[in-house]
Amino acid sequence: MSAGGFSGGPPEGAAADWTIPQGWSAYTAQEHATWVTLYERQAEVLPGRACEAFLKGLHALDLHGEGIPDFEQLSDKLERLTGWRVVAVPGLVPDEVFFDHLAHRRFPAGNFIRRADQLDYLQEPDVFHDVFGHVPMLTDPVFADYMQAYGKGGQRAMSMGRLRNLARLYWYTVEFGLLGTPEGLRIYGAGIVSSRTESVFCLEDPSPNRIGFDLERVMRTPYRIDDFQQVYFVVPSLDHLLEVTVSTDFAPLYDRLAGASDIPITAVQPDDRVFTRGTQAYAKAGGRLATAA
Ligand code: HBI
Ligand code: FE
Repeated sequence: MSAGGFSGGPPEGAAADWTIPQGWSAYTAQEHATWVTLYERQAEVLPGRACEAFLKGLHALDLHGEGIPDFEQLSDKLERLTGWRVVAVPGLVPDEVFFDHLAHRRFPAGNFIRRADQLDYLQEPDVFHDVFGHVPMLTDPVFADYMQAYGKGGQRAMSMGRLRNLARLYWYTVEFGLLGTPEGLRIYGAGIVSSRTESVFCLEDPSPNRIGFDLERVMRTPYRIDDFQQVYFVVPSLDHLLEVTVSTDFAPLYDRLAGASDIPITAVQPDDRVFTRGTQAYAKAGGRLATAA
C-alpha cells in the first residue's frame, strides 16, 4: 500500500525521520496479552509452513510469547547479526522516509498493537505485523542485504517515477513471498507469516495461482491490499532474490515497464512457471467479506 498520501512533515512528537520513542513501559497488560495471543496462534500454524530462515530468526531474537518486545533490546541482538536496528514509528511513513530507513538498515516498526477484536485482520501495519512478521527475516544475511538493496532501489525508483512497479516487488516478496524448498513451498513474506489464516491459505488452498518468481512479471502484476492474495510468487532461494535485484540494470527495465500493460491479477502467462493454476474460488465467492458473513 503506497503511503504517499501524506501532507507536510512528521506528526507531533516525531523526529524529522518520523521516528518516535517506542514507549515500551506504557504498554498495558492487555496490549502485551494481545501480542501473546497473536504469537501463540502463529506458533501453532508456522512450523512446517514458515521457511527455516524465519524460524531461526524468531529463535535467535528470543521473540517468544511473553509480550511486546523492547525495540532497544531487540535491536542490540539484531544489530550483532546483520547490522539492522528496529526504530519505532507511529504507522505508515512517506515512501521516501521509508526507503531512507531501509537504505540505512533501520526497519521502521509501528509501536501500536491491534485491538483484541482485530486479531485476524488490520490494514495498517502494527507492531505484531512489523516485528513478528518482518524482523526475524532480517537475521538472515542474504535477506538483510536484499532489504537494504530494496531501500536504495526505492529511492531510485521514486526519482524515475517507477514506484508503482517497485512497490509490487516489495509486495510479492517481502510481504507475500513464498520460497521453494526440497520439502515443498514455505513462507517468508511478513504479511502472510503474521496472519494465521493466510499462512494456511497461501500454501494449501486451491484458489490462488502460485507462479515462479520473475522480476518483470512481478512488477507488472497488481496486488490486493484488502484480502488474501490471488497470486503468490515462488523464489527458488533468497540468494536468487538478492542476486536478481542487485544484478539488474533497472533503467532499461523501467523503460520496458513504461510501455508494458499490467498483467491481470488472475492471469497465467504462457512463459509462467506454474506451481498451481488456481481456481480463484475464494475471490469469486466474495473473499474475506463473504466468509466473515
Ligand atoms: N511505512 N511504516 C511503514 N511501513 C511500511 O511497510 C511502509 C511505509 N511506507 C511506505 C510503504 N511501506 C510502501 O508504500 C513502500 O514499500 C512503497
Ligand atoms: Fe509489512
